[in-house]
Amino acid sequence: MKENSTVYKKFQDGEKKFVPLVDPDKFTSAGIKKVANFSEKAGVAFIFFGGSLVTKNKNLEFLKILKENCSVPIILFPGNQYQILEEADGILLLSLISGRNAEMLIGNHVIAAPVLKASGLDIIPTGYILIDGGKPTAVSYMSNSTPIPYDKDDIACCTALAGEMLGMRLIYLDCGSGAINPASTSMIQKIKKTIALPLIIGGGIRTVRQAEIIWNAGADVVVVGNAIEENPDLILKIAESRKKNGLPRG
Ligand code: 1GP
Repeated sequence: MKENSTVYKKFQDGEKKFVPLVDPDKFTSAGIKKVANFSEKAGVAFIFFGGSLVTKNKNLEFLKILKENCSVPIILFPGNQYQILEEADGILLLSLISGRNAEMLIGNHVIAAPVLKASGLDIIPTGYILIDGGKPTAVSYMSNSTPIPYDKDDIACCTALAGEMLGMRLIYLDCGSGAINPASTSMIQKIKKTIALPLIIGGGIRTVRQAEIIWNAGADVVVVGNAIEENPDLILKIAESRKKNGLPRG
């Protein structure tokens, strides 16, 4: 991580955040432009960019469209090391700490390390915890890892705590893109009480109400991907609700 990382400072500023996630495989260039315009208007903290599997080779083109159409920092959320683009502002260096797949814990990082070092990206070490959100997702399949069962709050808490002790700077609790259920409020509350790191929640959040419930349970950052692909207006609606409700500081 950069010394005085502006990206990390923003994660730590105590404000509840909403972050749209752009999976470049699922957008057209017109859709990407819409996300950029709405994100700028909504004043979102970041845009996350990446996916479990990218087949269309549009990553750089779409990243440039985002950069040209908004001033929001773009943070890579990569499914693998082929998604590293130095044109972004930062990267969540994800270690899949809920899994027992050595490649996702350290192997891919070894391969990526020299590329990351040369990139100048702001690198944020992130403990990534996959939770069962009611159906198998691309991330569970592609990472060859078993999600933590939906109701096993204790396993999720100990995993987050171990991630914190290992030096991760963020914890990202994810049910995977398109999950039927987002992580439970009880799991979010307990993890929030267990660790001091900023807590990101994603996977299966589709409505303003769900985002509010998750913020109130203790999430610092709510991430929405699928639902904004279908309805980019939701970016404005979720951002408005965040401001209107004067959510408590995280
Ligand atoms: C997936 O957390 C993200 O990794 C977002 O999930 O696409 O279901 O919003 P959704």
